Amino acid sequence: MSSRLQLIIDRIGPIRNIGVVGMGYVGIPAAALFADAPGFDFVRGFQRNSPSSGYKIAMLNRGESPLKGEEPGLEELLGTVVSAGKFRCTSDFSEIAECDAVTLAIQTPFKDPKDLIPDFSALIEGLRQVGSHLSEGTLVVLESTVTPGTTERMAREILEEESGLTAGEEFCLAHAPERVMVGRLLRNIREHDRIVGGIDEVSTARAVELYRPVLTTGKIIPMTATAAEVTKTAENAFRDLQIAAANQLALHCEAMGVNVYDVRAGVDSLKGEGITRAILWPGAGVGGHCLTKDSWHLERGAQVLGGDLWYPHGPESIFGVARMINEFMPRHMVHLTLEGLKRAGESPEGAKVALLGWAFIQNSDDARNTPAEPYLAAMEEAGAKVRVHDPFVERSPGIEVLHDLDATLEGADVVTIFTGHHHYASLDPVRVKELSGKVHPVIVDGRNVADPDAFIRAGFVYKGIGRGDRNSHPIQE
Ligand code: SAJ
Repeated sequence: MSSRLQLIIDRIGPIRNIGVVGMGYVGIPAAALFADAPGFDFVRGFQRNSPSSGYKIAMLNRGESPLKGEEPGLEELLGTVVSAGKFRCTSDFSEIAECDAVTLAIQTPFKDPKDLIPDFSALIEGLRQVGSHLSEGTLVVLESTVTPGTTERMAREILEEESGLTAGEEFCLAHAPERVMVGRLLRNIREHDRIVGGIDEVSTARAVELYRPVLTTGKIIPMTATAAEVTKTAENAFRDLQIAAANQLALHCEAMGVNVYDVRAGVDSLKGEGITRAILWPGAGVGGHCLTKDSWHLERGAQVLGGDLWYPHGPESIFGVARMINEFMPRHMVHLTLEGLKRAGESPEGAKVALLGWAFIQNSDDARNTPAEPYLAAMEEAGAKVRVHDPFVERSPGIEVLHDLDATLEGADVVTIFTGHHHYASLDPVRVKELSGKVHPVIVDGRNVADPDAFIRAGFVYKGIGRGDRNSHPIQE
């Protein structure tokens, strides 16, 4: 423990001014909650004034949320902290110098999972910005999910190089990974336990001081920075693995003519005596910014920190295989669609496909790494004409997103459900058939939202993930 750093912290006193770099799904709710905490004086949100996201600065300074999906309480809280003068968004990074603590919530995608090369370009730029205006005694926290070892190594090196200060001696450095899900951002930050890992004890203690005031039921779990990085990447790798197990089971159930949801309920019924069989939900695929890459951060961490590994790792590790299974599911959706068209006596060539749901998760506008994308590409390659509908996603690069459901279903040979938005749970088979105008339209349900029997009664050819009990049903004339 550096007594020198402790002396500096004692001289500065409690954290009063906070900076949050990256106004996205993680940074915006975090900044609003810091600003709402009585013990903190002022919070600055730092956002690059880029063509794609500069518009957020003015919106946030009007107390408006640039996030389109349903985010309970966020707009109100932003309005409160802006009108109270406790939060302001800026693109002037020189104001970092005024901050006692700075958090970075910046995307860390993977450039190439095969070679396990992450794309840290945005994070590195953020670290350089922070480093070049860093004041002595400031706490810097990485909230982004990173390859284990990144905080102690790359982040420390860049911040020291830019600031001329020494981490652990003249400034604090920690990793406190975000654990939010779209649709419940504020609740997740307040109620989830917070993993806090400093590069030393002083840094950990300073980070605990930062996060404790925003927690309601959540508690702080302190550890080292590297252990915190492994915890975060592991919890997502485990979730991805659980989903892959559910998807593998669904594929087997289709092959065996069984309903995976009956099996799931059965397996899940074995409870008590410490037995938990939390089977997650099979589906059309795994998207988003987290599960699609965090297993690779974990795998890379093991290789970077562990050197030459003699045990199964990378694509051969259980996490690598799970990634492969989950990435296979959109291809399975294509298979079900082609099988459905064949049953209806149709070819994919020229077939009209109504793809329902572009967001990667239900009731959200977040379309990052949506599993619907490889499906769209494969169906177009097969000669089909695909129209995409999503009630939340306003627009998405390279495709037209429709918001009129009836217009999307008009003349459709196939209706494919990719996202479980609540809008699709009330699809009326008779109405959908009317709109399609086909004798035997095909419905492919990737999220188990449609009632197979109702669609079959209406004359549809039904295909559903894990529905081996229905996928070869007799077609109603
Ligand atoms: N999915 C399934 N079956 C399931 C659950 C999810 O197919 O049973 C699919 C979803 O449709 C979606 C994808 O997986 O396409 C990811 O869904 P998610 O519910 O995991 O949502 P994320 O990725 O936003 O949230 C995860 C969460 N991680 C864990 O629960 C361990 C969240 O707590 C993290 O904060 C988030 O990753 C993150 O930011 O890391």
